Amino acid sequence: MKFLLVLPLLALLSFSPTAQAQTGPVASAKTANVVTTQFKTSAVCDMCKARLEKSLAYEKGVQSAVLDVPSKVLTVTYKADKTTPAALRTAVQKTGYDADDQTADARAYNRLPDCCKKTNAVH
Ligand SMILES: [Cu+2]
Repeated sequence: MKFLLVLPLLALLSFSPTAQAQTGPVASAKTANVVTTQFKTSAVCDMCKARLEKSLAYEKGVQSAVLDVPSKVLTVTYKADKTTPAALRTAVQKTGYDADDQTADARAYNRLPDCCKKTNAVH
């Protein structure tokens, strides 16, 4: 009778280390896919920073997007199997900013407030 009670317990104990071993390799495979890239943008102020970072955060595969205003450099961390640098550059353009040698989408750029136009110096 006691043996019957112990048996399911043993099964449970021997199962749990297996479950943990399975989550390990899966987690590291995901992080191996994460890469970082940088784009030179035409952003000029903190409003641009907030706008670009929010816009990129909604892009598929993006884990983080940080704009350094003084250098205008946008640093994007993303999953390489979900998106590409070209798609991310397009997202920057559609937000109204240049991305490297690609010019901003005209309609999005025209919607930006005057203080965010690229004719302004960084402020
Ligand atoms: Cu701005």
